[in-house]
Amino acid sequence: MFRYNVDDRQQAIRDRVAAFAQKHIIPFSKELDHRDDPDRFAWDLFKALAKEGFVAQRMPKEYGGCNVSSVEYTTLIEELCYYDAVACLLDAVTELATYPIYTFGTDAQKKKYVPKCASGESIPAFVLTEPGAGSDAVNQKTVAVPDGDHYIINGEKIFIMHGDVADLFVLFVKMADGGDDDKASRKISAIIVEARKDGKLIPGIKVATLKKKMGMRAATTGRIWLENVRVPKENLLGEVGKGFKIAMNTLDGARIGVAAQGLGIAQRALQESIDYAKKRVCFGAPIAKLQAIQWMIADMATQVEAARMLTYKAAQLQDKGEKFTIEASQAKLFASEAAKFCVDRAMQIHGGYGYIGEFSPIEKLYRDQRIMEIYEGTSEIQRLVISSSYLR
Ligand code: COS
Repeated sequence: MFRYNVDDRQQAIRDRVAAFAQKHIIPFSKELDHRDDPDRFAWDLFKALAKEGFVAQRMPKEYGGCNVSSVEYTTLIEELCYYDAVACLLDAVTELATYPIYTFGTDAQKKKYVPKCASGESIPAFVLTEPGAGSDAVNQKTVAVPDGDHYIINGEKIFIMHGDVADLFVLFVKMADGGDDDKASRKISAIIVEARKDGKLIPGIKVATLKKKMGMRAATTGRIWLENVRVPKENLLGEVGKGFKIAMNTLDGARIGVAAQGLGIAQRALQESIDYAKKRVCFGAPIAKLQAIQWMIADMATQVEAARMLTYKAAQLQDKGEKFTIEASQAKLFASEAAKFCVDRAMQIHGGYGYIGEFSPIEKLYRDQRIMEIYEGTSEIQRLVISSSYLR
């Protein structure tokens, strides 16, 4: 089905992803969804994404990246998630975990870490959320205490995308000597942690894969414990006390990515519904002839297009170097809820053939969609960010 492009280069990406999906996504989707513990992470898919150059897309050319625009990258995520939302693992590695390094890192840090992230040799994770610090991200309890040339870090993190398999963490901590400023957010710092050496976790770090995840199961989510972990001070990312701003700035861009994920799912639900409505015969004719179905298709298509406009508007602002915090929140809020609307209508149109996973992808879309209203800032946090700007 035709997708509106705001930039001619988007179509080439859509065509490239379609070819990639035939080979690396469609044949494995069911197996990835039902893969048993332990080894659930989609290693083969990740390696294929890296080999194709998709992991490197947004990263700077001088560090092995392709430096494509946000509009092009957003298209990549939209299309990958049209075929399978498990492809969100790419987004978590690039715009969530590598972005803060190539944006706020020193030249030495960028040179050391970004090329490995671009090639797929390294899997970085964005390690912010804690058992008591989700929406209230300022409430960090993980503490870094300076000790000579090192920091000693203690704490616990949860709901970390790839936290169980990552070898590199962009870790957010409360700095023990956070200065005289009383504001809690100004006590938070970001530190790069080389969590694994030769594949083995460094002393003091323990990880676990979180079980019984509702959707996107092969893009694993981890829990992390840090006990007296020693990290060299040269691994501080940005300045002491600037970690919260780094996290918020990173989430601005990453939220466009979640909007693109929702858009991909919404588009897929629409396409599946159109195909099904044309072939499913009921009362002597395809159900596409029934006005009840036509109206659902019209509402879904309108949601998809509105989500697309908001998503690419935010990406265009990012490309222009303008502030896009509000637009990213609006895109994420609307596209994730549009995905829910479309998947729900698709389920209604498919009936039993939607509810039972062996007949259609609708049951999987239903499970995959739900996290988009939760991660990288819940819908309620997006409404808070949007309204606080309008009411200021
Ligand atoms: N970009 C850069 N800086 C930002 C920013 C942004 N988008 N948003 C806020 N900041 C800065 C503010 O300017 C402020 O700086 P100063 O201390 O210099 O004044 C600082 O960050 C604190 O801002 P604020 O006081 O508004 O922070 P709050 O504690 O009120 O928190 C919310 C704001 C709730 C919006 C934030 O905690 C949030 O986004 N929570 C959700 C976190 C999330 O998405 N978690 C998902 C898991 S991560 S995958």
